[in-house]
Amino acid sequence: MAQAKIKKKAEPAAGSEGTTAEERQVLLRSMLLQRRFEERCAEAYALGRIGGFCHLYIGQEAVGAGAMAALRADDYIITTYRDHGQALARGLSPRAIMAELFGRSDGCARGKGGSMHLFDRSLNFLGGHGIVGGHVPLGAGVGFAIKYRGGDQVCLCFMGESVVNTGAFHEALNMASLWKLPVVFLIENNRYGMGTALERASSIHDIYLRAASYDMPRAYVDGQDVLAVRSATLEAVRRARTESTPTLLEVRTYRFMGHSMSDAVSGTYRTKAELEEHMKRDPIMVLRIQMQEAGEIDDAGMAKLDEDVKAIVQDAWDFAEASPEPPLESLHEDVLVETST
Ligand SMILES: Cc1ncc(C[n+]2csc(CCOP(=O)(O)OP(=O)(O)O)c2C)c(N)n1
Repeated sequence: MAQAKIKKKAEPAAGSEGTTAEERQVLLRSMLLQRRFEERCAEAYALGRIGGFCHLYIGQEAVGAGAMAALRADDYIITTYRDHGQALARGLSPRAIMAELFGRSDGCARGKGGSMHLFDRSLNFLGGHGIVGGHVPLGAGVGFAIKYRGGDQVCLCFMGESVVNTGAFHEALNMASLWKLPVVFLIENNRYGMGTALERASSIHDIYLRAASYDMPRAYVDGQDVLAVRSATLEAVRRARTESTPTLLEVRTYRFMGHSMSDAVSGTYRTKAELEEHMKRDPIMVLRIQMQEAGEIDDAGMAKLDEDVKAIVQDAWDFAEASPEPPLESLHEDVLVETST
């Protein structure tokens, strides 16, 4: 029985199937906004406007854009520290994100969370978590809460592939499967945990097979093809919503930058040639070519879109710079919730 659930092949690359031209425009715009936003973050980091840790999403934009497109407005999202692109794709305001990164009081976590802790309760975007694997049981807990309350929402829980070697991951997957929780565990397999290749750290290289231990439906998908990501996530979300069954979805992607802003872009753990090879499948280019071939966008249209998103990012930067730092007296506010009253 369990064997029948194993999908050894990726979900069929969707091509343009299942999306409208308008939806493809939205996905292209979302990915381009993420890219331009992250480029300016790199600049702001170099200028000292952003401090602390800062992990960029460049190269992985199709994952955030495609997966978010499969959700309803009342679904929940929980994620790791590599959260800027997903937050933008969910609809958090670029101004509030940039202000958060600048440590300003108009930030989405009032300037106290920073890059790794983006949060917006109104959009059910539940962070931004810094401990590798630490948020996965929280994702299962959100699924439990949905089920307990009798809702039909879904929790989408993003994580990197290194998470699969933590105990928290296994405990959470076991419970999610046992209790049939409406959670989609989405692994962004960008092949490296900091400087450690997946093959050096994991006994199983087809990450999605890990779900077999918990008799959980599983699939993998090309993470550079936003339409394929959307389609695979839609199937997993449908299973969670209508059958209250979790899925482990491995999305195969690649990060074009260093692990964080304090690391070199290629480093000693991967070759420049490998990086360049992967950059040939830039997710923005992949969709742009598909749309160009379908006559849905031309060079002028692309240039206009780029101008528009650059203006949004510049506005976010200006807003962040003008926002005040949180006052010293507010240091202990919003740190702990009073639960005893
Ligand atoms: C429990 C724990 N151990 C170590 C770290 C340090 N650390 C931060 S990111 C990272 C690698 C995580 O890689 P992966 O899960 O593949 O995600 P990616 O950074 O590639 O998105 C490590 C080891 C941490 N944050 N938490």
